[in-house]
Amino acid sequence: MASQFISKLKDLFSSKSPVDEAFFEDLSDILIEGDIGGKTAFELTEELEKRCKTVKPSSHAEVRNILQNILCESLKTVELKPEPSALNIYLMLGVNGTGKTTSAAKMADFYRQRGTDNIILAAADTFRAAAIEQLCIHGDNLGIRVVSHKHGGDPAAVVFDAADALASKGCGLVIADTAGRLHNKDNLVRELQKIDRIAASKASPGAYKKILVLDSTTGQNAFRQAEAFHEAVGIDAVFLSKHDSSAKGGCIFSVSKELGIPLAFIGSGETYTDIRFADAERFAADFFAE
Ligand SMILES: Nc1nc2c(ncn2[C@@H]2O[C@H](COP(=O)(O)OP(=O)(O)OP(=O)(O)O)[C@@H](O)[C@H]2O)c(=O)[nH]1
Ligand SMILES: [Mg+2]
Repeated sequence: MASQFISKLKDLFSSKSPVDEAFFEDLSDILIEGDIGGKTAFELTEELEKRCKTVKPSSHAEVRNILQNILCESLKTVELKPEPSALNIYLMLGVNGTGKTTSAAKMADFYRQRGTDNIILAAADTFRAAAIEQLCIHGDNLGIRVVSHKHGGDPAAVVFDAADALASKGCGLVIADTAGRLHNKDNLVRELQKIDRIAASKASPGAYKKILVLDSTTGQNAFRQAEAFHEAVGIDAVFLSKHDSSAKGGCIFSVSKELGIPLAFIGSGETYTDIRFADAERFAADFFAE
């Protein structure tokens, strides 16, 4: 549990124990409990040990600050901005229930508020019953057009039509919702690769982004999801949802460090405005917050 890991971290940094090998070992274990993953936790702790040898911190608080800096530096972030005069396609991906549909709606509103014209939501989750309706409700609430086909239809065709609807306007942004899928289901992965080919062929060069939605509460399994989706289609950025929970999303550090995928958005609630661009400094600070 996140809260347990936070209290262990707090105990370690408020202890009187010397900052020695045992301290770094304990720290590494605690970071693993915080979903950071063994390899990344080890590397971060090693880096901390190295810096402590040079800086010679005089207090545990100083050691903690150095660690916070290291975490901040290790996190790649990206501010995804649609190209103003291009046909942009952002494809939302992820396993079941991570927050793809909600995050797609949030992003549509987010970009519209920031001046992107011609935003279309594409209901490319044709698999789950009620998924189309769910996206249409968001579209109605926000006053944003939704392009959809029938339940059970070809999701790649939905993305194709949504892109065509924009092509007549010359530019804009399609945000495509997709069905939650397990990365080990071959047929669904092939379907995803087809959507990927269509989206890549319809978007302007450099304006197609694949955004993986990871749920903060998933723990280290989120890293395996990222690895599998990255292998299947290549991921450009992560949307970390449910950061309003007690989970800290520690998996993001290994996703960034080991897979090189940057964090784009933080979702922090169920309303449309609960979205922000990721900020490494704030994320690292929040990671320690109780
Ligand atoms: N607290 C919180 N809840 C969220 C957030 N994002 C999504 N949710 C909730 O998580 C649940 C699942 O969200 P969806 O957007 O339907 O997830 P999905 O990935 O589209 O799900 P499937 O289509 O079934 O794969 C819903 O109850 C959302 O309201 C968030 O940032 N914070
Ligand atoms: Mg959905």
